[in-house]
Amino acid sequence: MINKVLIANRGEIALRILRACKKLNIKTVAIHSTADRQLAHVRLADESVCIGPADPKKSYLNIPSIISAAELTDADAIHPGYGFLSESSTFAEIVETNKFIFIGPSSNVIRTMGDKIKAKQAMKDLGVPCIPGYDEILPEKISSPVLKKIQEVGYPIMLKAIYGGGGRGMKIVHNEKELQKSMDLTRTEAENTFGNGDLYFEKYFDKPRHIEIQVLCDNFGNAIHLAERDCSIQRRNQKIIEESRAVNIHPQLIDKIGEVCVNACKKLGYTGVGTFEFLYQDNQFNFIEMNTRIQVEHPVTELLTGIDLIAQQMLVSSNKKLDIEQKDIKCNGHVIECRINAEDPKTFIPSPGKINLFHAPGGPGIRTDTHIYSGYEVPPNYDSLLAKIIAHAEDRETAIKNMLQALNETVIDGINTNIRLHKKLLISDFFVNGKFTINSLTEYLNNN
Ligand code: MV4
Repeated sequence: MINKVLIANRGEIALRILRACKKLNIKTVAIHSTADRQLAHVRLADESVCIGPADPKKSYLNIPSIISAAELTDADAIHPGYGFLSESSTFAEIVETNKFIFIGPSSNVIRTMGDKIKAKQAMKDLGVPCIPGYDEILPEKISSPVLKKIQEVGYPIMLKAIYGGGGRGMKIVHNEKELQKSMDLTRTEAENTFGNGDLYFEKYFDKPRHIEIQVLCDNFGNAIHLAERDCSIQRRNQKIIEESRAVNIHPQLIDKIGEVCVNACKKLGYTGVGTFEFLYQDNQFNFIEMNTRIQVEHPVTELLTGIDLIAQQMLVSSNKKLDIEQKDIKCNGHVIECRINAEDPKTFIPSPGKINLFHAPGGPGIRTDTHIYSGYEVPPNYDSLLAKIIAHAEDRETAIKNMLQALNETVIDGINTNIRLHKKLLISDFFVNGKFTINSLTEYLNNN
């Protein structure tokens, strides 16, 4: 069993990882920036190491500092959380080379999934349904194979950067007149953002939902799926509400696509937790990308299934066999998660500052994952996620009702948050009736 874990993250997820370690009697090392000395997980960890200044490039993204801290404290594993270095194949490889356990899949699998053409090619080969398109690097100038593929799939198409993902490096093209200019623009943008301008394209889906499948795999070829999450309620690729089960998708259809994902994992030699992201439109799932990390919204699945995903990560990384089989997975009731961000309600600009008073909601089926407390000062250097409130109830209607109560109980004084927006969304027609796509939140904000 892993003896000591270095938590290479901050905020709510660092605290969540620490709790899972405590549960499994694993020793903990917190690494933190100078801005994060006051975080709860730093206080609660067995050891802590300050690895640099507030600027994440000099601390949470500073690979040599993190490896040094792991050596100094004699940790045997590193948990990357989400964001920061969690999907850096370079980091995972360095962790492996230095004989630490990277809590996640192998650096090779991470590298494959980071290259969106390679990921798509792998998925296609493994029978995962993918969006029709031009699945190799586009030439700089429009060529006849490019035009032929566009004829096949039809306009509009979406140009995508091979190292894009999370919504960056994409552009919709409506006709041939725009094509060359859009290719040039997207290529330049991708070069500037990812250091690589290579592009591919796909048929553009205009009204999809974002449905993702959670998987869990051990080092012995055992893999299971833990149903889906609907993450359609988002703005500029920032999810704000996630739920499971997904409204109006037959569970048997989920089981079918879940099985496809599990088989793909087995053939890929995937290990640890992972998420297959799909666009769902016209009763069809099409793969868009795979996340090789634990995700922000993992508590939705934890409450739905009763499985502690972070503990499972530690167990499979400790080379334990999965002790759960697919038939053991039971989905109970309905779960909704609201992400509470420190942001201006009109402009969505992050709103750091001092929290004078914090009061967390409670009651049956309410979970709050947060690192904040009364008197905590939100630093301006990191993302604006303050807390996740998760409501678990027997059905969707009750989960919505209980979430509204939880939001009414929540007090965060001193900074702006999106709590009021959540309250409005939870009573909106489109949300209540489950009639939404990835565009619905943006449309709602334009009209209200
Ligand atoms: C798409 C798409 C429509 N058609 N691909 C955005 C994030 C990245 N993972 C892929 N994304 C999209 N790919 C085709 N062929 C629309 C999106 C998209 C999106 C997807 C999921 C969740 C939110 C989104 C917001 C805008 C665009």
